[in-house]
Amino acid sequence: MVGQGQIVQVDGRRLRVTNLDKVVYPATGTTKGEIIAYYTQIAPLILPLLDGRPVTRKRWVEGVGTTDAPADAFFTKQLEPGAPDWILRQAIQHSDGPKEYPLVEDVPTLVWLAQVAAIELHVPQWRFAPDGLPGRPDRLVLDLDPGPGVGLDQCAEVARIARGILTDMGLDPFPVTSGSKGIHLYAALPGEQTSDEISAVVKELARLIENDHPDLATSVMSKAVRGGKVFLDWSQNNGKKTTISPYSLRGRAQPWVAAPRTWDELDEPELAQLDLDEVLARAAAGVDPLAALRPLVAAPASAPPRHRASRHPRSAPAPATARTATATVAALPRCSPRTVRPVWRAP
Ligand SMILES: [Mn+2]
Repeated sequence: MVGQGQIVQVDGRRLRVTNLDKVVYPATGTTKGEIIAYYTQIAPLILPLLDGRPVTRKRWVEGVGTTDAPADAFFTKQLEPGAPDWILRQAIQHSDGPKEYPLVEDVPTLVWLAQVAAIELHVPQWRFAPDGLPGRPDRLVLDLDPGPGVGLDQCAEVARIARGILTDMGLDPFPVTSGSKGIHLYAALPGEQTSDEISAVVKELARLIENDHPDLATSVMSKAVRGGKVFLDWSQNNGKKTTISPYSLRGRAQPWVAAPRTWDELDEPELAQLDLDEVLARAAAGVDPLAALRPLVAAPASAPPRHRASRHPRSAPAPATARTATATVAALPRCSPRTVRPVWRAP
């Protein structure tokens, strides 16, 4: 039985799925079959957010384990050797040579990823440009990580502060409860600045919040100073870094999801992470707080053509060489956070 599985037809693709009854989340009894069902049903909401981006997977081949005994997991960049040949792919040049990443643009690819226990899907904030090279970021992310003793309510408080500043910069941020411990904020960008420039902008934003609210937040990565504070991780805007995609499942003890939320929800005292059933129920009810982000994300002015992803990757020059190390806040979208006053938005 094990390893045999069954052949399923998904949107015209034939896939072998195995061990559908295998419990992946012992705490809830959530099975591999339920994970495949989740990704199939959430596809209309997650696919536009993955479109055109290299997807790094975090895989738990023996299940996620428990809070006390989490199972081993590993990140993979290079597309697995046994992947079906119809999975779109694109190479990125790394210091140790090119790596071919999967592009996730259809339901069969999502199902295949779930089949190989790729529970978490991580992406950069840029999409491939028409020339096959990493493009300029079309969104920014600010990761609000709670330090020891900090709850989701304090993350939400800091998120509201960041919202005020970003709004004054002409941006429209959206919160995502990360499915782990914290909150991610996203805002669509016009795609004019480099990843380094956007990183510098978000770093300034983090420092501004830290200066004005030293009791609530820190922009310092050192774990020693995070106690009682929210760590404002601006660094995930680096072109070489990735963040969990909104609507991806997480490999925590509970089957939580990186779940887009409304700002009203962030004000609720009982704010908590959402699991896959809750997220599917919201999707079925038409709740999609990232809907306003999606048109910008799915169809930027410089949208690459469909099927630009070659199955025969060409080698690409190192993306790092295309970026300058001289990013300044002068390159801010619309205006500098140094010039704006934080706006406190009462719940
Ligand atoms: Mn984080």
